[in-house]
Amino acid sequence: MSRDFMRSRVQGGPLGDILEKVEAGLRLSFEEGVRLYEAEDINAVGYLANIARERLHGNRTYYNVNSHINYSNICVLWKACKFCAFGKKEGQQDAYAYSLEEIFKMAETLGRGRTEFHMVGGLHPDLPFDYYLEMIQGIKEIHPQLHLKVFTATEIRFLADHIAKMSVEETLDHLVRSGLGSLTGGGAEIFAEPTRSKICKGKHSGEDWLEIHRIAHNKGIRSTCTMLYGHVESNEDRVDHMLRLRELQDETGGFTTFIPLAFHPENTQMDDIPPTGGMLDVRNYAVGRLLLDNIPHIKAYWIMVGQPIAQISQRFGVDDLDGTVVQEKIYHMAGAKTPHELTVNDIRRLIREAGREPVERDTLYREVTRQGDQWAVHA
Ligand code: V47
Repeated sequence: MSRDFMRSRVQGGPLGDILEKVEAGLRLSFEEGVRLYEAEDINAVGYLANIARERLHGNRTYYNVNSHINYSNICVLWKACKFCAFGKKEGQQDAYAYSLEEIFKMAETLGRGRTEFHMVGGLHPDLPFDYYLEMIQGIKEIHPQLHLKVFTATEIRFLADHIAKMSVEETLDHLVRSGLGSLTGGGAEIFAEPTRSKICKGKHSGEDWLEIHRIAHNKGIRSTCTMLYGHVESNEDRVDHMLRLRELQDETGGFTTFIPLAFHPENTQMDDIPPTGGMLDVRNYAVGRLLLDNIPHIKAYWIMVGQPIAQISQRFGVDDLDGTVVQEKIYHMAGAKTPHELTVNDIRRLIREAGREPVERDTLYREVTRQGDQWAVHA
């Protein structure tokens, strides 16, 4: 279908007024966001998102060479977060917490040639604050060039209140001095009540999640942001979530990327809900691209949606595929059948086959050039 044909189809259809706004670079409203979710013509929604995507990034799709380390799955919220198959009670079968020695050994091999470690864990009731400070510091000593994207806002709130017993500001200052590079986007789930309480009653509020990112951004710490979809949330909840992210981004400019996270029900307390389908996955990317006009990147986490959707998503607003990701645990414990790792060649092929140009980036989206394991960034 040619672009001209598609344009005239969208122009003459129920999203014609939104097309005018997107072409003019105007901000979309709550009501328009809900209409994009309700629109029957998914190709029209994709067409609109592609305009915004190509205006920002042309034909480029970014990827990074990273690895995940989940230091522990022991979590005081193991029962409260009904969507999670990863969190375990202390002493329960499969519960684990790596020692610092184990982490350093892992880091030694996994870090070679990579630009980023993405590290999150459960809310462990007993590990002391020094464990986290030494973990970050020790990894930086082994791989000084590596960017450490560590902790969700939920972990920061827990560390501050229960482990370090300091303000969020002081907790972040200590972590940054040890080598923290940025925060991950996890823990956001869905902000709107009563939906949030239905899936994670007892977890900190959406307002608190936003407040922690506000504090981090004001200190110059960048972060990503996420939204968990495909459970019991409504279209209105999704749009509300995105607009609250947009509002904070207007204030701080600290988010690099929005990552919609598809709910995986297996082994969770919500296993009666079917897994998300491709239509909902691509729609979330597209609406995210269209509503979040101030967040530069939209990421498809291929681990979660699989390689076919990761490819097609590049025509629905996505400009970033999460990296080579070694050692993923959160989604595989919830039934993901995707591989644990892709090679750089696999990722570049996924991007090329979608008609896009692959560009390696670091965590802050600076272009990377490399020769084998040696790499450098260009500001
Ligand atoms: O907050 C947990 C989600 C998040 C399940 O920052 C689940 O670049 C689906 O935030 N089905 C943690 N989702 C992972 C995360 C993330 C992932 C990739 C990139 C980035 C980034 C961040 O995973 C949790 C929760 O929303 N989650 N269990 C599940 N069963």
